[in-house]
Amino acid sequence: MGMAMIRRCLCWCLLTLVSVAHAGGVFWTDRGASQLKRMNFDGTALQTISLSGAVSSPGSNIRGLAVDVPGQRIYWADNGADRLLRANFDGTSSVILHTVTGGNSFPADVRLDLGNAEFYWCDQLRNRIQRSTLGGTSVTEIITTAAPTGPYFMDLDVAAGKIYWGDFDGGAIYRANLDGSGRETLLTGNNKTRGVGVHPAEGMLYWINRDDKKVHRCPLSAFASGAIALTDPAVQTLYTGLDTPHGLVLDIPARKLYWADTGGNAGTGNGDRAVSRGDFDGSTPMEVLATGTEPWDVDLDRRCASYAEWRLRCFRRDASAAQTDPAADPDDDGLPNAVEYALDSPPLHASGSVFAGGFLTTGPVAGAPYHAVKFRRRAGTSDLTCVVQVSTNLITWLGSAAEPQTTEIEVRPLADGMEEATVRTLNPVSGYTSHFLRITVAVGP
Ligand SMILES: [Ca+2]
Ligand SMILES: [Ca+2]
Ligand SMILES: [Ca+2]
Repeated sequence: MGMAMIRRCLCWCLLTLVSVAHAGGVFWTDRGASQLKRMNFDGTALQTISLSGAVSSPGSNIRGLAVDVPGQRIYWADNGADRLLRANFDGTSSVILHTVTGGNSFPADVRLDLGNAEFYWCDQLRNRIQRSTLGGTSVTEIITTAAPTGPYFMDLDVAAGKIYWGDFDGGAIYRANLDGSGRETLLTGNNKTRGVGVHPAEGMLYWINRDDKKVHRCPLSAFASGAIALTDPAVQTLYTGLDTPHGLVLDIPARKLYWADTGGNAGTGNGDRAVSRGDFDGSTPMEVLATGTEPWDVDLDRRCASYAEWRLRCFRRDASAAQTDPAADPDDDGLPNAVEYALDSPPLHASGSVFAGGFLTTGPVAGAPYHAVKFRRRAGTSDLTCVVQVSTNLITWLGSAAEPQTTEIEVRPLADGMEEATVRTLNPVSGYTSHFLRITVAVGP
């Protein structure tokens, strides 16, 4: 049997949809109400998180917020008492991580580097970016004299070792290494820079330009030769006519942007005093998801426990049933929505190769080859079943949940409720002239 004859393919089948289980959603700070909020991806089921533990109120002047999905925790900044805090998703076990002493402090945006177990925040008045452990110890200054009027919002690209941030009352966006070295000015000319968000894989920077009332993006390649101006042709404008947009977060697999608008210019723009979302390319109108008193920052728990929840995350609220049906393929990339759900690929954007690949491995019979495949799949759902089937002729396929033909040899957790599974055949593939694997995706009870 030659390697060339080993093939994998992907197919799916659909069972009846009944489940509407929820796992993830949108977290945001309502500064005006001094409340931490949580809601579904489409803005429904809005609730105020009730805190217990070290504090029963998040603070009198709350700002940036970040969520740790594996740890099930929310981190946030309170400019009232000048401190950084965290609590469980359900509000229990709140902890004061760090209190800035000496006054004249303005802790603003926060970010997490979970891989290195580090917590970042920027302090606008003290004009610095700092980090600590996730427990608030070992506080370190990363960037000093961060911006002419202080740093306000930021984002991390941990894989590339970069931090991005903007100037509170100025128009610049900066980048540096995570240790503060290699500082660059990327862009100038915003009215007031607010939320920034980087998409590492596509090399794109998204940001909010407060009193120009816009959301922009620009390829990172445009900054390769030094700072560019907002008027540079590489800068794209995705949304205009907003009110007073502030915090920004990207949902990269769903290709959506979420932002908080404080309503400081209330009545003069769209989405004032609300959390809204739009598309990476600005191709459809913004959706106002929920209103508050003064929404300041937003973050996402991207997990989905059911197809119904994933549909709320990836499609517009007014999307047609024909478009959102599990069998539909609205982006015409050959992957039905059910498979896009299983793989966490975007259902409205043609997906590239979705396989991590197949290979020959070892098994119980010494010296014999076993056919294996490694792939990403959604975990923790109530309605998704992935079964790897085997065939020697592409006609007869064997393998079901009840009568498996393969076994999982490794499952590795990934971000956003996904996992990487490695599966091999139960029996060696010696003696076959050809051998095929396929992954079936079933959505249903
Ligand atoms: Ca303060
Ligand atoms: Ca598709
Ligand atoms: Ca797709």
